[in-house]
Amino acid sequence: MRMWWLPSQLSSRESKKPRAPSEAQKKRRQQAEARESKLHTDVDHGEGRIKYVLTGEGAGTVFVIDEKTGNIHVTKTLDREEKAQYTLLAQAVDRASNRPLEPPSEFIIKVQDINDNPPVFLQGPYHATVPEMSNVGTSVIQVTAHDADDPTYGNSAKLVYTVLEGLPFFSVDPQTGVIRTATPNMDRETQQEFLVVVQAKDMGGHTGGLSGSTTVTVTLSDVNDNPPRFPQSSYQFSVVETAPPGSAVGRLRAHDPDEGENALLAYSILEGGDGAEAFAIHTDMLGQDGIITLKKVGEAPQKYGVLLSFFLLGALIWEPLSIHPSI
Ligand SMILES: [Ca+2]
Ligand SMILES: [Ca+2]
Ligand SMILES: [Ca+2]
Ligand SMILES: [Ca+2]
Repeated sequence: MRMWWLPSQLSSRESKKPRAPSEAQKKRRQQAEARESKLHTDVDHGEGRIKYVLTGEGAGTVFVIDEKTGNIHVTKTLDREEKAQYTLLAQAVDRASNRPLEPPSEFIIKVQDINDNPPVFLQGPYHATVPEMSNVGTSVIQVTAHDADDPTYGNSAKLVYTVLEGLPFFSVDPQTGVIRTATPNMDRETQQEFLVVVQAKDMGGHTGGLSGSTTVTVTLSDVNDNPPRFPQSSYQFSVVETAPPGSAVGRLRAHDPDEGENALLAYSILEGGDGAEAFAIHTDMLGQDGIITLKKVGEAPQKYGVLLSFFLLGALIWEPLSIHPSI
């Protein structure tokens, strides 16, 4: 038969960690230290012949018992995130003979959570890439903060995400931390990199909550949204009529502000112009310049009009251009 009187759930409020405690935190710690619980057995009639003995986790170090009264004191600051509960044994023994007066009784001290841990982004800083010109709401990356406090008690670990920097280009889902595009037609050729600062705040984002932040560097990847363009609307080259076939006549360079393959050019002469028979064009090794060469032996002084085109990723994008070779 159990004869201990025990609180149904003895609990100790977790104390603040030593790092830079505020006045309120110090007060809470003192409260925690002052908190005590009492053990009592029915065989104790107050004559002082009972001695209370405490054993188990933290007995004598974290928890001490007043052997006369059965009062249990917390002697140290407790950290729920370090140890959430202690299992102890209490027993009443006869002071004179040290004989137990009943079997030992087990009880558990639970450390109640307080909000003493800010959210931390363990994986940050983040880097992400999203195609330029993406639709609004396109998912970029998910950021996740960790809060060491008790997720099952109160709001100490209930996090809300907000964007501190990076508006209006990006938004963050308050609950999931998924970052999405928030502005249409973001153009890589205008700005390629964005710095987004995301904050996570506990206590459901309310005033007084603790917060942590991380950065996400978002790079816009290239989309082929620019056709190549000739900087001039027409070019003029001349070649002597005695020049042999294969002679270089001129060199052209169109401009494409895109990147990589999207800016790789291939030149060709459009059928139809009268220069198509007399001239050829080939693209240089770097995919930048078009080199016009003579295809057949020159005749009498003559003018030719040449139409050039670009082949770009299989699609024909062209800009008419006339070339007027002269003697
Ligand atoms: Ca917290
Ligand atoms: Ca805590
Ligand atoms: Ca392009
Ligand atoms: Ca582009």
